Amino acid sequence: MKDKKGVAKVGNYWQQEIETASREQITKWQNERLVNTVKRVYENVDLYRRRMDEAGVKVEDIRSVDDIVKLPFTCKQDLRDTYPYGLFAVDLKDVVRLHASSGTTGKQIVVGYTQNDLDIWDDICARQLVAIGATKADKIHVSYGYGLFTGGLGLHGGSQRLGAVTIPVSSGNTARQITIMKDFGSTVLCCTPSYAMYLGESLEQQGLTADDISLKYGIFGAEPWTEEMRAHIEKKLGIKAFDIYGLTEIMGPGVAYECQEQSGMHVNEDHFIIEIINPETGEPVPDGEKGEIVFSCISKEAFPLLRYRTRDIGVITHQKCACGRTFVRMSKPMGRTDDMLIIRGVNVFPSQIETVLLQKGYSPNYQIIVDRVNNLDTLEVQVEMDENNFSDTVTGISKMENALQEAIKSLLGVAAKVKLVSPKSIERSIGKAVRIIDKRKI
Ligand code: DLL
Repeated sequence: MKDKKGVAKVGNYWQQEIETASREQITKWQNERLVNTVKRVYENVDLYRRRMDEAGVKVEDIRSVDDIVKLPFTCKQDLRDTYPYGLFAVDLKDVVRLHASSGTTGKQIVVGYTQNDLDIWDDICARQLVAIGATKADKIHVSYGYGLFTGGLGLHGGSQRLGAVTIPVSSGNTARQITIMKDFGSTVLCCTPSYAMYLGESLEQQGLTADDISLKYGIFGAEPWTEEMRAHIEKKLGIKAFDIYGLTEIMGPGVAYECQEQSGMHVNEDHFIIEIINPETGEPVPDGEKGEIVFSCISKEAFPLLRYRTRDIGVITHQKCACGRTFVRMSKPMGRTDDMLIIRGVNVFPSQIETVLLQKGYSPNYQIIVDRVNNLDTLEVQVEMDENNFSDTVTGISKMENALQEAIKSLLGVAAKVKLVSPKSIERSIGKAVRIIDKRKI
């Protein structure tokens, strides 16, 4: 069996004085940074100025974290309405990077970073790497997608900040991933949990075992995964697997990170304030009670969202963690308050698929079937033909299916199988239409 002596215990901090700061100190940072951010967004972002004026909240009314509840919420729709740069709080000349993620319909949502924002992002990703036991001596294999998605460049930045050997493989081409892993001696794998499962299976198919590679740890996130998946990945790849949470709107990966206690993810509270609210009433709920996760960015310059409703459901605890970190811990997301699906790490809204169908002249009678086959998510869209879009020949139907497949791929960035079905064959609903059948067990 592979030598696992490198697995570190309590006490692995990247920025110990911050990660183990007292509650008083954390609150002091949060008070100062929140007050500054509110002032900045009021001065620089129309939407905040308008919303605060409408709510009768003045900049001076926000003096501490306790006052955060006075601020209006923000949501994904606000990013759409101000597309692409309307929520930026700095001049574009100070922005050095853009990232993007799926919006609810056609357009992506766009976020920006100053150099200082990127430096902070690198640090919080380095905190995660060090927390799991990685050191400068590690070879960090990043198989999250590089590009507008935050996963690849986020972990990449953390790995470089740590000073480890960074291997920017990006996603796809599984055979090549395994060759690189073997030949380069990768010790830490960063990718989605479903891709880690797939890599495990592929390793086996190539007649290899965990002993043929040098992996010790994995950092997996960007989509929901269970403890059963964790156990499965750990066995197949011979590693210890850790969870990482984040979202494009707030920063990308590293908003919260798992330590070796593996009992929730520590939220980087020196940069983000987490609240849990009742999604119906918007009222805060206490520690230990399930609700919608809301984040405020308090140190970001370019894109500081305040009270952003993530639509993720979770719980938090302020109880002391045995690792010594004092940051509040959040649970794994336990679902969403909207209908967003995550397919192979890509966020997909049914409304985006509907947009494509309508653009192509189809009626919105469709159903989305999601499944997991050989550890990879599959997406099938069944669409009814109608009098405007009809064929009774196999060639005719498959031509129409291919055209829709291409349109979906180009808008969503994820491959879907389209199946045209006979008119009126999808069951009509007397209430909400049943658009999604998710057969995955997660
Ligand atoms: O997924 C950022 C990321 C990249 C996180 C790499 C971790 C690793 P988005 O594409 O904007 O950003 O998707 C954000 O993904 O609101 C959650 O619903 C879901 N999500 C992210 N991390 C986890 C996780 C990135 N660890 C959305 N467990 C979020 C469950 C997660 N769901």
